[in-house]
Amino acid sequence: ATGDRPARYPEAALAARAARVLRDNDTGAVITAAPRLYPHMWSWDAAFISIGLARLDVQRAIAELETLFAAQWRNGMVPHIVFTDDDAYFPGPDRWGTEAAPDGPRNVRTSGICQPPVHAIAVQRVLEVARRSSPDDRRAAERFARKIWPALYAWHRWLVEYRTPGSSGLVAIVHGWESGMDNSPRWDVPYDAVHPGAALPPYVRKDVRVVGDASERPTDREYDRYLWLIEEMRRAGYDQRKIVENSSFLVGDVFITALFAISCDVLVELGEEFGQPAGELADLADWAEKARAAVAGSCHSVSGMARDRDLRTSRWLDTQTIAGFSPLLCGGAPDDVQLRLLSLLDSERWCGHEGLLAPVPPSVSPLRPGFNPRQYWRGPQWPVVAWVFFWAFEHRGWHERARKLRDAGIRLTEDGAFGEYYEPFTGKPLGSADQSWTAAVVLDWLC
Ligand code: 9YW
Repeated sequence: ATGDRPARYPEAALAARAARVLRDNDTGAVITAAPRLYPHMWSWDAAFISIGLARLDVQRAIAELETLFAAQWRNGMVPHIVFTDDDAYFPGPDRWGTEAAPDGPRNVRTSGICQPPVHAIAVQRVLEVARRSSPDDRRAAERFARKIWPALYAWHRWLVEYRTPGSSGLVAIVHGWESGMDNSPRWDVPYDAVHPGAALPPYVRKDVRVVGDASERPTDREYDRYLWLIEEMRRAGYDQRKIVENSSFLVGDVFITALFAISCDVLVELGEEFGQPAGELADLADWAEKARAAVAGSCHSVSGMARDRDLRTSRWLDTQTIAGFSPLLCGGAPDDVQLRLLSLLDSERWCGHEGLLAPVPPSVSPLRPGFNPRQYWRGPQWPVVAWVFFWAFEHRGWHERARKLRDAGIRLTEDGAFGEYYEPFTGKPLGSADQSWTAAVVLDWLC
């Protein structure tokens, strides 16, 4: 072990610690994304958290997803943050000002954007775990899956109706936060075209106070842009059509598009089982097919890597990041492209890099100029992203690959810190400690 990694927990002790993290982050109402840095419920975090929770308490896992979906907007959007009363995070509900949004929920305060659609995957995973757990859990999870299905369908429908503009077929985001990979170099070019106006209300960041080393977080320049986009949305009254038409940032996100495709597949599987309307099942199958085609259509002709598309300039974004492997999540690209991507993933440019503590794909290739091993989505490894690939590989029947990724994920996290992200060479946990989704995916791997 390096100096940064004092402990190495055996699996049973690691699972016990992970369970403890989830219990400690439980306010009684929600499990916060992290104890101090993120004292609210985040949309895709809640999905992964419920997957881990199912291993501890199926009813609690269901409650978490119910809480998230109780905040679903009337137009179908699942908001990226559901706020608790804690005011330690910025931007909080006042800055978002979504009360003014005609489609917002009534009894709860939320942000005004979304995050990746992984919720159907969570519902299915919770159901699988519940079926092996007890007859009561099975009944509760089946009741829940049946009840939440229409809300999941409405969420997917929203992404198609409002967020699939133009002809690329990619699901579009209007803020880097929607991607879940906030400051990834994927968004550098589109953010360069965001010019914060003089009317940007002043603000004070709180994240840099919690994470002692500010260089592990996005920069102030980036934050100005994040907040300017919120300002634009407020001014548009959170009218989705206006936002998609006018916001200074509109990007087809290939990673979200791949997740959307597989979540549609899962929703079809659940819908068939629970007798949901045939027309809606047909919609989902159609959306999945189109999303897959969009992901395949984005692949670079030489590298095979999938690309985001700046929908304001109609240009492909060639920055190579973990999102380039999106076709491995959802399939649909020609076999030779997938094989190229698999060998790239195994190569020294990614998981095969000899300096890595564990062969978990970093957010950016360590051989790419601009790779920063400590800064957020610009280099570190994120266990939750490894879990997404693990799940997809299992789903595709690539069991050996899935097992290797799981082992690598455990190797990375067996220090028991449950870091938000990790320095790939030393394995030092960075950002927040006791991050809920890290604990949750480790629990899923271990149980
Ligand atoms: C922020 C909660 C969230 C994740 C995002 C991640 C980060 C929040 O934390 O964003 O303020 O920076 O980028 O994917 O959902 O864990």
